[in-house]
Amino acid sequence: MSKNLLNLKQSIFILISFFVSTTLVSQKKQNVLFIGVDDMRPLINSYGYPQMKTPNLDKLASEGVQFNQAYTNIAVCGASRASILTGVRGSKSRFVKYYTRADEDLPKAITLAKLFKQNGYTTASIGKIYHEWRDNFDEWDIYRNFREQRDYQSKKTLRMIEKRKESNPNQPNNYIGPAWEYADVEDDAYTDGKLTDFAIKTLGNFKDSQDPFFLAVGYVSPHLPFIQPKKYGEMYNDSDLTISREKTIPRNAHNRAFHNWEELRNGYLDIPKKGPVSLETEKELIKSYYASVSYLDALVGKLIKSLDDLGLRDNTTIVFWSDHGFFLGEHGFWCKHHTFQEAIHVPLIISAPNMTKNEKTDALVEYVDIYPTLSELAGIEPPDYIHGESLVPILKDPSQKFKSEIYSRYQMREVVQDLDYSYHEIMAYDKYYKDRNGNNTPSPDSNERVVAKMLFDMRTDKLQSIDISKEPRYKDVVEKYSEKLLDMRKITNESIVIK
Ligand SMILES: [Ca+2]
Repeated sequence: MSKNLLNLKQSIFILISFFVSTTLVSQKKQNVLFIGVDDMRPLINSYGYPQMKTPNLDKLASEGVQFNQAYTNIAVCGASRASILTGVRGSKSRFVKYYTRADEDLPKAITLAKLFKQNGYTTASIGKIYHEWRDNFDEWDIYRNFREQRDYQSKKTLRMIEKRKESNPNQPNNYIGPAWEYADVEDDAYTDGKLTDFAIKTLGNFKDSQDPFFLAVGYVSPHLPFIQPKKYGEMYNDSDLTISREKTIPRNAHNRAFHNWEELRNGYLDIPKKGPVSLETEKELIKSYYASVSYLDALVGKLIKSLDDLGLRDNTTIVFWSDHGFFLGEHGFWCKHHTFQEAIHVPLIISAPNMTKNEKTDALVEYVDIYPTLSELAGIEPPDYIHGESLVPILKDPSQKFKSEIYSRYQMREVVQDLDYSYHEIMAYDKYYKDRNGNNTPSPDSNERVVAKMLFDMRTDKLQSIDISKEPRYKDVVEKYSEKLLDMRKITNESIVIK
């Protein structure tokens, strides 16, 4: 064989090999690392909070698109998670409570994990993804619970709880402890540290598998109690803390705007049963929340580093979300369960192969949009009944306009918000049924009426401190946004037919 012919044959062979290998690469389905966190408002350095020590989330944001104006559709845990995982909005009777189960409220839904499983993916749920562990349990190939929120580690705390139990063994809630602690332990001592290690091990197993994966990792930080190794508390001083100056419901607002944050009052020691917390407690709560965010940040960093080290990053989409926001003393409120900004505004970062990197967008987006986004990125057709819209156009061009407004809710509270106004209505219903926990939930066929309205100018009053809904000059604005809420109510209250 002549040398030229040999070279030609070799060249053809190299060309074919290259063609085959690139085709295989492009055919390899994209993995998903779905990172959910609990009760986290977007208190991340890259979101414009210079006091926050969040180097890993900042890095993730620089490796993808950070959504500055992302909103949860429901400001409570189980309901929000059910909505995110089904791509369907909540209504007066669907996705209502913290213990909502998607498989009860929307039994035949093709959830996000189910959709990926049906398309050849290995699905794994590690930590708290749905609120109830049984919810849609069959859709996971791999399942590990890791969801102990009251996972106290400090000896002082444990002694305190024990003493309280001994002093009165019959008192209700004798397991409750302080709202914060800083234990002298390593990162892997708490639930979130342990689940990170397990998720890293799981990623290692996925590396050699031929199947693509949908790995959902659900952290309990920064949910109450704010517990973490003590080095994270040492990252913050009093001068770093943002203390709200608004300690009451908005001026001119209906008294139904009030929120009594029972979750903190009734669930933790040394929190008053009535009235505000002391300034000292306020500072401790805010500082330990920041510390919890920094602890979470370190763990997420460790998880993503392992994805990088395993060489999986180029073919994996990472999405970072939290189920809803959290009040840190604004309006004198704590926890969530409201339609004010602190409860509904949430972080969202998406880092996807071949999409924009290191960009921030002010496009208004909702968590219901996560479902169709991940479907489109993976080239899977989503079901036709879902309410969200794919964010892929924004991942390609973060300057794109998207939705004209967002909608969120918590039980009888509903809100429609854009960059100009935030308009809220509080509803009353005439028919209820008892849910599985014996609590009242509005019946799907109940009638409803508006009992209170609030309007805030988001250009001049971002803190939502003055309700302007009753001012005559805003009559048309109130009517316009009320109409929007009414239209959305019609859509969400319509029953969803799944074939
Ligand atoms: Ca939550």
